[in-house]
Amino acid sequence: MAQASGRQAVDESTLRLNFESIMPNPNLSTFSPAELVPSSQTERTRFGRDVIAGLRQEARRLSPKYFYDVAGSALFDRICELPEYYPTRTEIGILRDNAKAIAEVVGPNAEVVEFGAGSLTKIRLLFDAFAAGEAPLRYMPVDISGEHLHMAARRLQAEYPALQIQPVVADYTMPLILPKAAADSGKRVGFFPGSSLGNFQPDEALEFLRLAARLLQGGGLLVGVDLVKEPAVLHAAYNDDQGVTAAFNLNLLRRMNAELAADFDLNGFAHYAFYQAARQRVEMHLVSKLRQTVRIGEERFDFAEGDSILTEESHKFTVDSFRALAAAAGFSPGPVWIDEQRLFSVHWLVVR
Ligand code: AVI
Repeated sequence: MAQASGRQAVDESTLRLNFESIMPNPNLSTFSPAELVPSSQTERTRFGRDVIAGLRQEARRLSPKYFYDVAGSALFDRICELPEYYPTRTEIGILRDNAKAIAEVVGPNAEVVEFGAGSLTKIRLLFDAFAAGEAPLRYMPVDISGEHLHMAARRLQAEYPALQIQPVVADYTMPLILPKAAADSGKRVGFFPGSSLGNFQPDEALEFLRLAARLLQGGGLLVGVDLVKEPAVLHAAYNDDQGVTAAFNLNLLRRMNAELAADFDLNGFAHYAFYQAARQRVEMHLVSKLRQTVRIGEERFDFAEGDSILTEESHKFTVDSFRALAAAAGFSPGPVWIDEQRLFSVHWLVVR
């Protein structure tokens, strides 16, 4: 996502937050997430700063990470259920069909770190695949949305009482500090499903994988990656008939109006998504339908008819191109599991 320049400079407040967030939390039910959630004012300031910087660029762009406010997350959940949006159900099928083989490479008593954990649904498929006595010992879901994460962690804890769950409220694209592995634990294993890696720009994807490799020393990473395919299939996935993806894209304007005192006219912009074959990526844009001026606080932005804001890149990979990227980041690519239609892939990468 479009925050590469900030990634190297470790944000002190984030680090402090990460450290507090990983403190052992044996009793999730009496735990108050409010202590760990960054103040919404801080988030808003960062959001505002990024938006202004993105809209000042010659080629205007916004980071896709800002799609996911409460309304945006609900719209994304609806996208995952759409007939045209194949990635979610295909990845779930791959995880289900290959759960035993995946459990084997992960090994017994693992410590699992999930990046951008969200609702913690896919991880259940993994946990259920282990033989008695071999299930992961500790689970550290990392997500920026603290309240949502803690609620999901509580639900998971009720289903898996023996599992030690330590939610980490943090931006997983920044360097993380995790607690030392317990003496009796197996490998430290990362889990990064959903092809979220595809939403990074290529240099950011490499940087994220490098950070992950450092964090997962002696272990590995299980990562879901969307595959290059027929453009018509990709086009349909990002231009659904019900207009849910369009609403998801336009919600970013509504969010800026609500949080940044902006005055975007939602009817003045159109959702536009297309597959750019040469770059193997889907691009989502918001295109101005007319000449207009938008105010964000004190700032003014002029749009000519047809001017666009790039809101998301969703990169697609071949098995080989992804394995080459992983190798460049310090992993030895291991087995890869793919559905019959070759829509989606799940890779096991071993830290070198
Ligand atoms: C979260 N991410 C992997 C989705 C994707 O397909 O790139 C986000 C999305 N954008 C539009 N539809 C779904």
